[in-house]
Order: sequence, then structure tokens, then C-alpha cells
Amino acid sequence: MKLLLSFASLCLMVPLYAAAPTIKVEVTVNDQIRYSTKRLEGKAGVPMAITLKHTGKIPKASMSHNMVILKPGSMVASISAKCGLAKDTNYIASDAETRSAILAFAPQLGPGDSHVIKFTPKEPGDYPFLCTFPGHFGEMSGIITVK
Ligand SMILES: [Cu+2]
Repeated sequence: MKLLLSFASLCLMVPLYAAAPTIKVEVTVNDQIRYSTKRLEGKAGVPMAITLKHTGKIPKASMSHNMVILKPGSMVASISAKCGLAKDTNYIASDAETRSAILAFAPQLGPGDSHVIKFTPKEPGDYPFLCTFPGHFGEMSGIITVK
């Protein structure tokens, strides 16, 4: 009986400790050099699953897109410039500044490709994101506002 009671109280307690549900969003890209949105919202400590989907037709070699999420306060323009030169590593630069700034990313996607980026912002803040394909940063950047 005692065991049964403790099992029952455990069951009642579970919902209190259940993790907050993942915030799921979809961002599309196509042959226009832009994301379908420049603003996303998250909550500190709550996992996010961001699906990046490429719905365009231009071959990957001449037009591909990724999404790189950076720590708040990162030097976005400088990281964009370095990644833009890193063709051999899929436009993700491997220097220390870039590596420490990147929290998560989707690789370069071609037409029909999609990728789910999973990350959990730990603190409130403005988390920049960008596409690092050369020349895309000007139009393809945005902010995840985490409260
Ligand atoms: Cu792009």
C-alpha cells in the first residue's frame, strides 16, 4: 500500500518537472536571397527546433543557403566575412573567434534540402543568425529574441 501511494504521488509530481515543450519553427529560403522571416522568438532554457527548408530551384553550386546561430554580442559582420572565404569547409570558418561564437547551424542547403537546427538558448538576449554563403549576409540575417 505504501509503495502504491508513493507511486501515485510520483505520478502526480511528474508534470511539475516535465521539460518545457520544444519551440518548433520553420524558416524557408528559395532563390531570393532572404529568409522567410528575420525575427524568431525563444525562451531561455527552452529547446528550439528550427527547420530550415530550401524551396528554390537554382543549383546548389551557385545558390545555397545555411543558417548559423551566434552568441549574443558576436561580431556578425566579421564572422560573415571569414565564413564567406571558407569554401572548403562549407562556408563555416574554423578560427577560434568563429568557433566560439557559433552555437548551432544548418549546413549549406540546395534546392529541396532541409535541416533541423536544435539548440537551447541558455540566457535571455538577442541571438543573431545569418547565411554565410558569400554575399548573402546583407539580406540574410536576423535575430532570435530570447526572453
Ligand atoms: Cu544564403
